[in-house]
Amino acid sequence: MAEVFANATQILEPFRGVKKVTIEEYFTSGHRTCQGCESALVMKLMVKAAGPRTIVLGATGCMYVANTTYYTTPWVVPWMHTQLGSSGSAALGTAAGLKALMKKGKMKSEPINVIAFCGDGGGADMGLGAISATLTHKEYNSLILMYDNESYANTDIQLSGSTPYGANTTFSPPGKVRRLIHTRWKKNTAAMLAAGHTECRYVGTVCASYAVEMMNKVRKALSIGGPTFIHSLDPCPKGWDYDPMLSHELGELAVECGVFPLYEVEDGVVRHYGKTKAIVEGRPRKPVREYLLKQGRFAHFTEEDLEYFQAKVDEMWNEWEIPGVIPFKKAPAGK
Ligand SMILES: Cc1ncc(C[n+]2csc(CCOP(=O)(O)OP(=O)(O)O)c2C)c(N)n1
Ligand code: SF4
Repeated sequence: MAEVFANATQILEPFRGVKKVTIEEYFTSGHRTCQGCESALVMKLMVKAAGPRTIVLGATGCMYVANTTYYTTPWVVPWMHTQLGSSGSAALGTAAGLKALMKKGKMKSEPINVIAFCGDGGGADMGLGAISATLTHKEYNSLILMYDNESYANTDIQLSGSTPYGANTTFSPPGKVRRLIHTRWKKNTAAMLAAGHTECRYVGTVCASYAVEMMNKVRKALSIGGPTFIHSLDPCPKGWDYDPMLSHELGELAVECGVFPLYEVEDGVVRHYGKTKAIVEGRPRKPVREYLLKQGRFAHFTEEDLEYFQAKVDEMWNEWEIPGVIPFKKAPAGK
């Protein structure tokens, strides 16, 4: 019987600045995503960070459909499609399968990165149970990356559990009788997964507007050992309704307004990073209106709506146990 590594992973040192980033591409030309699609950039950066000894598994969604038109694909590494809610099962099954093949001596024993991606529909909604199960199997190394374009974009922008309050989607068009159809607040997916899986060694949030930081979080997740989860916020010109040239700016604004905090939970320790860290340390947040009013999906917002949105974001920063991460408050003494 061949000897198998326990939880050994590849050694993936962080890139020390943009000039140190490798030039090889493993997600290249041949895809048909919209102009300015940040999720396509996330795929490119994710697999660039992972390197060639990587298997990528993709749940149904834009990043499957637009990237695998008949006889074309941008994927240079081995890639497999899995069902909309199955990123967790695919990650776990592949990691376990590789380990078994190596144990039986049917494959050379070496650490191979296993990454499964899903959209927010496939991750925050449908596939949440399978992702949760995977995060409890600490003997298998894998990364699940949820690219969050805040809708079921592939099937024409339906509401997901990750769609922000009040947004115009094909399921929530503003009307004369009811101006706001969607009045639920967005799920806190990464924090929920981190808080509920105490043995999962790494959960992080990223934004491709900060490309090197994003790739380094992917490298950390892949090299720490065990199942890991990353949540990326991806501006989507089609669903969010803005000029494609604004994608990066919107990603930055989401962070600078405090709407999408950047943090990582490593072995139970929370660290804010990047511009979010500066906010935690006292830098003022930009008003959310700067972010919202650049997007057509919020064009129907009144001053009252903007104030409500701002108040909810303020609450997350001023009152939550960990700003932007854990929505608990300490009970008052004696109660
Ligand atoms: C079980 C199931 N229900 C519905 C569909 C149809 N469908 C294909 S892609 C998609 C949207 C996926 O949304 P998301 O996971 O957010 O990814 P995105 O399209 O935004 O990239 C849906 C509903 C499906 N493929 N499988
Ligand atoms: S709809 Fe959005 S996520 Fe889908 S390909 Fe277009 S920009 Fe990308």
